[in-house]
Amino acid sequence: MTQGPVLENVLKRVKAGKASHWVLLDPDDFSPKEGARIAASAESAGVNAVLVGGSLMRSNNFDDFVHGVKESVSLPVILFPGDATQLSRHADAVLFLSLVSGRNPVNLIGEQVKGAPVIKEFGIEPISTAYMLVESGAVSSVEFMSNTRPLPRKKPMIAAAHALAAQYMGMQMVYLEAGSGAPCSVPPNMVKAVGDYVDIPVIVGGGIRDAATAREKLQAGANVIVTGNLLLAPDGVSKLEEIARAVTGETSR
Ligand code: 1GP
Repeated sequence: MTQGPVLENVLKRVKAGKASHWVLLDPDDFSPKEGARIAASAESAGVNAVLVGGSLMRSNNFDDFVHGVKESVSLPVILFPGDATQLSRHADAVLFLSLVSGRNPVNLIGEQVKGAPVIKEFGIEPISTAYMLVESGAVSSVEFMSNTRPLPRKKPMIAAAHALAAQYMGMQMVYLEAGSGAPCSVPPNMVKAVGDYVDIPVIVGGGIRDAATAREKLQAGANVIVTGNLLLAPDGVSKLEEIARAVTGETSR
């Protein structure tokens, strides 16, 4: 698998022992104008990349949204698509996700076959990513929409085995996902088991709402922290600043 500039930068930070914080914007939650404004505040807060995507996508302005975000930041804009319709030529890269925790062929290979030619035409960088959904105390949108079961949260070695299999299949990153707004984030012992088992970067997201929780994931071995939902709170941007400060001042494995 080739390595483009966005992944190269992630790997460089990992090699230097630097943790990263990515912010996720869902076009269903904000207008393109708001999205662009929030992305700019996130950049000032110190985040390292902006993800755009969502599970449902009711809005029909995905492309405008990505364009607006791209114009307002100098950070990499990375697509985090819920399906093959969530692609835009304005992004720098796309997490080419395969929902390896599930056994639904649509999310393992089906949407990927639809999306691959579009990604090639758009010339955006695909980053092959093992997407692993973890039980979080509530049914997540990903679980419901994909019709798959999450990994049991008390079985870290099952998660580690999935991550290692994905690495052996050539995937370039692992994303441990508790689901947006999850009551419980991914347990640190699972992050540790996965981080100890694989050599590829480990991204952790879902239900991370404060600096202490973000730090706990990094200390367990996460390389990248993703936050999304907290931006919907009235004090969202200041919370984001607090987490960005904690994450970028923290080392990673
Ligand atoms: C969801 O991991 C991301 O896909 C972020 O989760 O919205 O809970 O921060 P939150």
